[in-house]
Amino acid sequence: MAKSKSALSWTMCVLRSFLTVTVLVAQVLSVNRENFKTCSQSGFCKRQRAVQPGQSPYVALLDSIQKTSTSIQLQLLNKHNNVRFLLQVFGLKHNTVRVKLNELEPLRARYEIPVGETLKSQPEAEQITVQETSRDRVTFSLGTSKVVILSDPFRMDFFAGGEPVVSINSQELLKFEHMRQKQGWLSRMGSGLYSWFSAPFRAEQQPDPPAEDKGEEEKKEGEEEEGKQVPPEKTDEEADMWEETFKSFTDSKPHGPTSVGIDISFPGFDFVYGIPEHADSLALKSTKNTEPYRLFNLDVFEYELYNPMALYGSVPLMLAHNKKNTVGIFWHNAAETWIDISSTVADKTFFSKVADMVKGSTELPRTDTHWFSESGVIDLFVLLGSRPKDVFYQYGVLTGTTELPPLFSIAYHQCRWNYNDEDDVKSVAENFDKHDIPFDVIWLDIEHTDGKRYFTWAGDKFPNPQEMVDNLVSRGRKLVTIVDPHLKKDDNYHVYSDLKARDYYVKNKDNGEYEGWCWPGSSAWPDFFNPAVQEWWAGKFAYTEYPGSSKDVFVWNDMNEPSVFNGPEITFQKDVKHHGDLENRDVHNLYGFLVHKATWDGLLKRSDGHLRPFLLTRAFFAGSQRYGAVWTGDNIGEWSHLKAANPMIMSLNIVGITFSGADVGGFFRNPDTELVTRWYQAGAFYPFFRAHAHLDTKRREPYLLPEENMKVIRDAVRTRYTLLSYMYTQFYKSMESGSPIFQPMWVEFPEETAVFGIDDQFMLGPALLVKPVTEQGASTTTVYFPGAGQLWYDLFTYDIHQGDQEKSVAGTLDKIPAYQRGGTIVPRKMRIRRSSTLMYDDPFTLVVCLDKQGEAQGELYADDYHTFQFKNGHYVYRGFTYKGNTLESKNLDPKGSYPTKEWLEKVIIAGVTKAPKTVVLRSAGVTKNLGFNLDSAKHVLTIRKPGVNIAQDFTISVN
Ligand code: NBV
Repeated sequence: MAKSKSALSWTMCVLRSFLTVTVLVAQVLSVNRENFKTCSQSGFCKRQRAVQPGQSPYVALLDSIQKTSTSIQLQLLNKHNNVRFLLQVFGLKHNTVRVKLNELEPLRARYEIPVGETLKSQPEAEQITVQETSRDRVTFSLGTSKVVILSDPFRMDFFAGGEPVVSINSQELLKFEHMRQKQGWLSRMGSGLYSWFSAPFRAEQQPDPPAEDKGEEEKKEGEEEEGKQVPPEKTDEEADMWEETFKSFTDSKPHGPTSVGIDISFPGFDFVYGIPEHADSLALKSTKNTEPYRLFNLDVFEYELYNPMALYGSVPLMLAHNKKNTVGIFWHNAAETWIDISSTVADKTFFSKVADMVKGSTELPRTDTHWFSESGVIDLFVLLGSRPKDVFYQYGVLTGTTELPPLFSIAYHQCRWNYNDEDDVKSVAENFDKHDIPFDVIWLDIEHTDGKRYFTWAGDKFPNPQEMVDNLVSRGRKLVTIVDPHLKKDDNYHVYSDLKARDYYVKNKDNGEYEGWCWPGSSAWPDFFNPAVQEWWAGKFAYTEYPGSSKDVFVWNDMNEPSVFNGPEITFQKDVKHHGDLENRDVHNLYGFLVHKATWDGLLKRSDGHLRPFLLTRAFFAGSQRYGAVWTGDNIGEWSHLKAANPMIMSLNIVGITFSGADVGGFFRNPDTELVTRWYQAGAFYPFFRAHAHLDTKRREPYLLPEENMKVIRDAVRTRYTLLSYMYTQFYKSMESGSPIFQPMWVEFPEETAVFGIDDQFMLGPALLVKPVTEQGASTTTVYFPGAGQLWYDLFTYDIHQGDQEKSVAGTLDKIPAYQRGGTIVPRKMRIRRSSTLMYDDPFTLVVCLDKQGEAQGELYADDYHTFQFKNGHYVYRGFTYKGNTLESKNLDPKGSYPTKEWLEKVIIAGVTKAPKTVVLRSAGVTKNLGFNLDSAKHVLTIRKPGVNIAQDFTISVN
């Protein structure tokens, strides 16, 4: 009674604060919250969130342990209902541990995401060493990490380099809803009967529970013999376990309650990050007085900022970071998931069970998290770091990294819903040229099709797509067309009739064709969970199948959450069926991933694997990075959304989705010219740089803006083009390492606590710090320059700022606060062209910004910029160092060679105080004196025309 009262007042409190916030924001924001569930409107979320700490019925049966050289497995028992579970713990390569928990004998197989989807391949096993097996614990080590499994209640503690870093079920929130028969009339007699029937069967051939539990166990069995019932789980009586309604929708829940939840604590950590997609800060916030963070792919119209509501994509990866350690938790589950977060202190009580293993202080900050998913199994990967870049690598090994994109795709993209016809496309391109603004890609939204029938063209507006594309290509440009997964139910539409004839559509709960509403009206959806459907879809991108397409036409997958206008929460019913007897409930967050994957396969296939695909997706899941770019969906043309784009893109980047960006200008509404201008200045540093606008907005292509704004935008876009080689190099490095490109400050400065909460500035790769101006009317802004003794050079003027200070800097409309870190060398191309393709052979300028020791280093990766030949060694990877007054270029990778025509046109060295007497180039046995010029006011030395091929070794001595 007391509990339900407090639960009620808690619910009231949440409801009250929720209502207050809703009322406050309702006037300015227009997301319709009514359309989306709160936790209390979701049966499993409510049940899981209600679990109280410190009352765990789960005990690890250590007698059941089975060991191999790389794994341990044992049974867990829920003492309340005698249901048994199988716990499997695997040592994996790269300081990673996998923990799986499933029912020992589920009534129906629970869904596990197959290898090849999120997991790139079967994770490689690593040796573990069992150090101790006693009555209450098992301890093992994996390299320098240690893991303890405690028996009663079940708990796991992870130590990295001797420090406690992760603790599982230390709050005792584990709740695994076992599958059960719907009881019908039996339920009236209490669910204990079920346990009575099933207990002997379940207990068959299973080891005894540990001695200390035996009494209780025996007593229960005794009670049953006397016809008494095992006390049922309280939750067994809840009404929404077998059917649930939301608004006018009923979820039939044929398999009853299946949710899984557990707590994961991070002792020693104040900061946790990740679990996109949310329109929120980079550092995750306590959810004590809010909804939990939700991961459920949804199309949220005019999404609201700074709240934990679900958005288009989900990556269940969380990172915890402090000065000494960074660790990650990857929750490998594709069902709807919610995560609660709170911060507290890890003290003696918290560590009492593992006190012998905790050295030093036992008063540590602690972040507690609580994860729960509607179905599937508990399958989590503990990435034990210990540095940020180790965790990115560990996660990259599991789910893959972003494939190197073709160069054009990291240049500037011009999009709008819609470019109306071929003349419109032509005129946009001509106007960009007239105003000398580079651009690489123009995009066609849904109106380019024949009545929203994807893979077709609106014949009246686009009668000659091939000619239109040829025209673009003549200036090195490309086209992207949109291909959504909803297919118009029209028997005369070949894609749909083929889908229907092959029985490839998603089914409703009664096994008929699932029908929903989307852009084309009544629609069906391909069932991408069927591998044959993936192949079928991929085949639709063959040049012969998709008229008007060619190697220069690329693809945009939108609405793939999927968005269903008349569905609950604007998506599929949870009980719709997928191939393999799956319910959407089990796999929802994977649908968009599979659309993206199959489209990627199609683009790959159409060129026989020769040309690199480019495609953009709105919905995503862990692993989506392997198939290209993601954007943050339908943002709003308001200053607040410009600001929110920074943490959103950073959050995507730290979970592997490095190729990401936000609609420049904002999708909805009409931003004023100042905002558009500022957005271009920020967007010029997004890994994916595309302007986009809603159908109802005023045209806002840069050349339509007042001259002053147009020029500022042009400069911003040109700056991006000068940095393309640097960015391309970062993409290459990220493909190899899994590291982010658009990086939170703490990734580059992991020991500097002052930057852990910063998300309004970022590092683009290791060398550039950018602080986009996101305030209206600003003429200054504040930048935090990290690093004691670190120098920062203004990217445009080479003015120097000292590290380890917060400073007000100029931020007038024509100014982008962007800085090159002292000690770095950035390769740039300074010749302005119409598109990046026309820059392939252009010469480089190396910009050397010296640190306090007068040293610097940098890298350059180059190849043919569009094929997969780099996989056969056709690339160059150069390293540059400046030390002892000499710039040296060396080959960093002897496996690569490519006959590039790119050469070195100029070297700029910033931080030079004394004019040299001579500057001498030595390369391939040739010695040459070079012309130079020192700007003594700015301390910038410019060296002219080394003229050496960039793939060649050389030195330049400055004496
Ligand atoms: O296809 C139309 C739009 C598209 O422009 C936008 O980028 C997507 O996020 N699409 C959503 C559907 C309509 C949104 C109101």
